[in-house]
Amino acid sequence: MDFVRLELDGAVAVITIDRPKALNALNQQVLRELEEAITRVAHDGALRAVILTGAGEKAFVAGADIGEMTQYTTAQALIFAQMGHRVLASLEALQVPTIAAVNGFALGGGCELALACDLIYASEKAKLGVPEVTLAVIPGFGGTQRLTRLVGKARAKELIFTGEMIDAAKAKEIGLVLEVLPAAELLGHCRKVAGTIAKRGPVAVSQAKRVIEHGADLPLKDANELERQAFALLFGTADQREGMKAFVEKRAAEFKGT
Ligand code: DAK
Repeated sequence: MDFVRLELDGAVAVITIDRPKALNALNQQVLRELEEAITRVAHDGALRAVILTGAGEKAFVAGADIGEMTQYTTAQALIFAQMGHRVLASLEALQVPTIAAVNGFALGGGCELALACDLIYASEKAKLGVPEVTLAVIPGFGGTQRLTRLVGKARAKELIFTGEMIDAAKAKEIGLVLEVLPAAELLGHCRKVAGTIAKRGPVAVSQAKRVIEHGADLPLKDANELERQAFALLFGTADQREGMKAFVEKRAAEFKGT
């Protein structure tokens, strides 16, 4: 892969979009390579969390590649949008938690990429936004929907209609990012959170993710039923036995993901 790096650090994978000369903008090749990295991660049963970040000092991802999009016909735009949706959906569908380490500009498709992750942390110098209307298009990788679900209709409309960027502090204030860290500490913080998650019961964590995600689109009654089913199911795992036994025996649990 030329523009995407996949590094394994114990139970944690770090995926880096590595095209700093174009501020890590997403062209078709980057999207294809990102899809390849996500597929590899999805098939690695030993992984417990994934961190996604951008190479260089300036950007997480400054959006879809504008140069490449300039000449798109409607049909090509549809293919590109389908590709983007497919990649982000595969990221969202990973069983393990995903963490966006937003180290700089996260604009347009870059902001949408972060929104497809479970947790978003940002560096103090990060700038986030969905400036598509400045190019006379709209967010095309799920941004109108995921941003709205995360920050609410009014804030999403404000960001999408104006196309203005916001700084990390404002992004935290509106609930778009969880925490703001000094640039030098961002990746370390994300690794620490990933490491904490990696110590927990893996099947429980992935079931919690599944119930939260699927439940969000269901009526409360059905979502609570989903929770009850998953809760009961976990009592059929070896890890549940180990977790509760370890508590009673006052020792650290050793989970195997079974
Ligand atoms: N695409 C391509 N190249 C980009 C880029 C981008 N999004 N962003 C930056 N670059 C390139 C610049 O062209 C420049 O390249 P060279 O001129 O050096 O060759 C290099 O990165 C450095 O950028 P700047 O020189 O501009 O750096 P500055 O610090 O001055 O400014 C900036 C940084 C982030 C404020 C500025 O680069 C900027 O405004 N970039 C564009 C940000 C943006 O508008 N992003 C949203 C893109 S639109 C759809 C599917 C998806 C989408 C839409 C439709 N369907 C098909 C339905 C998604 C759309 C988007 O994401």
